[in-house]
Amino acid sequence: MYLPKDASRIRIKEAQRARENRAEIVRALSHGQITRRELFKWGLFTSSGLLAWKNGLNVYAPSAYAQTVPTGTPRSPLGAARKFNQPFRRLSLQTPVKLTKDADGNAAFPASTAERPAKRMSYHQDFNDAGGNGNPDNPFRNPLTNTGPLEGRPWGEAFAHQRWDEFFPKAGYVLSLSEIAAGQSFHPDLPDQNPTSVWTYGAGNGSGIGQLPPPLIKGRYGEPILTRIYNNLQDDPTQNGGFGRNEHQLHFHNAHNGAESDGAANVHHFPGTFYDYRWSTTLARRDTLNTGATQKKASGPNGNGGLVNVAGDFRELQGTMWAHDHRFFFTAENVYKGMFMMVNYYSGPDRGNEQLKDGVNLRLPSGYHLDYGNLDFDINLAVHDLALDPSGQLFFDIFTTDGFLGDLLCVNMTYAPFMEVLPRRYRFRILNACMSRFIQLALSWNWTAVPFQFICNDGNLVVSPIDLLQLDEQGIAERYDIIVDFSKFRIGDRIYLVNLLKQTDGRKPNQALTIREAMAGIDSDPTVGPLLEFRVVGQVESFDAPGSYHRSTTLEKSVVPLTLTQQIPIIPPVRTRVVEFGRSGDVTSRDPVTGKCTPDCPETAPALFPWTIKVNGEAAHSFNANRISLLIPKPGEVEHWTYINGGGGWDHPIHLHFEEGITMNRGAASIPATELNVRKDVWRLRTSGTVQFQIQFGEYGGSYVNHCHNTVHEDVAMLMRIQLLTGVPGSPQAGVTQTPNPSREGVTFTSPEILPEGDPRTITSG
Ligand SMILES: [Cu+2]
Repeated sequence: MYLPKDASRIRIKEAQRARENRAEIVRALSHGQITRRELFKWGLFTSSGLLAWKNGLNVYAPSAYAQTVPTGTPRSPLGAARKFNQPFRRLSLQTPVKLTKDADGNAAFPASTAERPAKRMSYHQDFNDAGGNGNPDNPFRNPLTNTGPLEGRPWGEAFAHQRWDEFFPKAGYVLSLSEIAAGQSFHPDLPDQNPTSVWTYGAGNGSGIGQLPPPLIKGRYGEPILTRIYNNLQDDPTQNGGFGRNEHQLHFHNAHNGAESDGAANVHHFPGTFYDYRWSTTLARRDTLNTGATQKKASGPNGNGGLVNVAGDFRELQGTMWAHDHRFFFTAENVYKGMFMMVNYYSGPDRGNEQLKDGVNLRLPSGYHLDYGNLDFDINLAVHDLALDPSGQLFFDIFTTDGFLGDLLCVNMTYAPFMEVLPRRYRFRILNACMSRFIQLALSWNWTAVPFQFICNDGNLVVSPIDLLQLDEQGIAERYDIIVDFSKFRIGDRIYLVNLLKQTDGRKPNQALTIREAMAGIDSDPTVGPLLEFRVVGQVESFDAPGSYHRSTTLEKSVVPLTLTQQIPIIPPVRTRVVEFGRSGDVTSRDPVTGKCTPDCPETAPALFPWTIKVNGEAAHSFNANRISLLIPKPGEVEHWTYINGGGGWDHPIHLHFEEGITMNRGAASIPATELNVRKDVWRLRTSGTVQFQIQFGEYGGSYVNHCHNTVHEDVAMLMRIQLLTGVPGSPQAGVTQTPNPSREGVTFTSPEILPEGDPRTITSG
């Protein structure tokens, strides 16, 4: 649409004013100066509890915004910042410390760290045993607030680390969730972010130490990890730069961990406390397959050229994963704010060493200076869309329920960097870390597509590499690993990673453009186009061995074998389930008497939640942490699940915690080779689409979740609880987990309700 210059300027001004007005309301709400009730009275909330569709308030009102971008606000001010004039930044690689078993069976950190040992049971138990809040001298109290326990993990056996001695942690990490340290930005020519604008992690126990880019952790099978996360944000929840909640649970997506370490069991913790997550590196099916750990492919690197065998099914090995905040009802704001990291798991076959020959190692492009986990030619790319306010600070609109879109597509929270590459093969681990934005990536050279190979979906190796010219759509939280061969290019050539997918609404993408169209860019979605520039050069410094150099003249030894793993067969299931994700819009997560959600949701959340889930055709529900929607009665039973998208006006990337499913079909619709029989943990449903997969649970029990990973949908409140029973008599996970209810004073428990349609023990037929 053509608009005279003045009109366009007026509209942008109007949009800006609307944003300021909304921000003012949010501030007043969060400071308790006004209430939702008053907003209703003034006619500023609609009946569904959304901010009224009024000029002067609604930044999405089309009349006000025809000429702006998907954020619904004026474009992020770029100032002098230009694309491809800042170098690529790797995720901040973390260094582990060695843990040892002390006389009490605890995992002791080195004395130099001054950390207390990690224990099977939470320190919350010690706090209770020492008299709780009633004892003013309780040595286990939160040192910042002097109320409640110092560890956020709930007390009692149900939240003790499962199989502690069997997976005793050997590698330790101490990280602090913290305000960002001074002097950091998304681009050298963009303003430094204020301490309250970005919340991310820094090494050690400290505050004001958050580092960009966010962390990368390298794990390996056979070496369980203990990750201690301090919440060192300010205790005052209004010190949040306008969005984000200073309460945290860290979900490790999608590692095979006990529920107490899954970070999504309604176990958020508060400023001043820590939470010990034990990342067990358990290989799935260890209780039923290869129990003697005799198969060489089921293994992890020993650090010295050899392997440590582990029990379990090598076809379940995982590689590219990530971890992110999962505070229910606030996940979108928090992850957007920088509360995420990536985690690579290394195994015998997927070693991260391209030269070591032992008949097990696939020798995928990576490097060779280190025994395992070389990153020289194996690079994590976390793609994340951001928006900035007029002063250049990170901006988020907390009133949206369809989804929030940024207009700057960043890689590792870096705007449009360039990366120097050698003319050889590279592996890229691409994560969609956006809130609501789907992406679709290709590589462009001279505006034509560069072929590449697809090797992993959601961290799971595909049976054989798949040749592609562009990736499929990639929903939020999906991970695609690809191999790009730059050897056909000459020194000086430039190749671009390009986003082809236009999206102007939080509900779903519009359509993919051609490479030529995308490279030219479009006004209606500034994220379409190149986001990363590869410059082919003759020499690069090693990341794994700084100070040494790789040269283009060195003979490359990496390989991409024709077979990467073996197929797990689809078999007749013990039972089937159907889960429908939709927009019922007439249910609430709030208690009708108290008006409160479980756990508490923001004042700004709608009265009726738009996004809902139905199990086996029964009633629609939005999230309540005290309600179990699906119950898995015992491990080992093969089930076939069908996910249905209840509408055509939107799409949802649906994430199942803890286990991967083998994708069987998309109903009558076509299914790409990158999905057919491929293991995944996030499925885009497609508009009005269905997807069916095979799933089998095992090894751990407790409370997990299944939800939409458009985190805005998730927060209002397309999420449900899953209960896994271990079937081990006497184990705390043999029965249903009591719901923990975290508070600053400590955790209390309630008895959950169970939806009958989700509990096979109560279903008599079918
Ligand atoms: Cu969704």
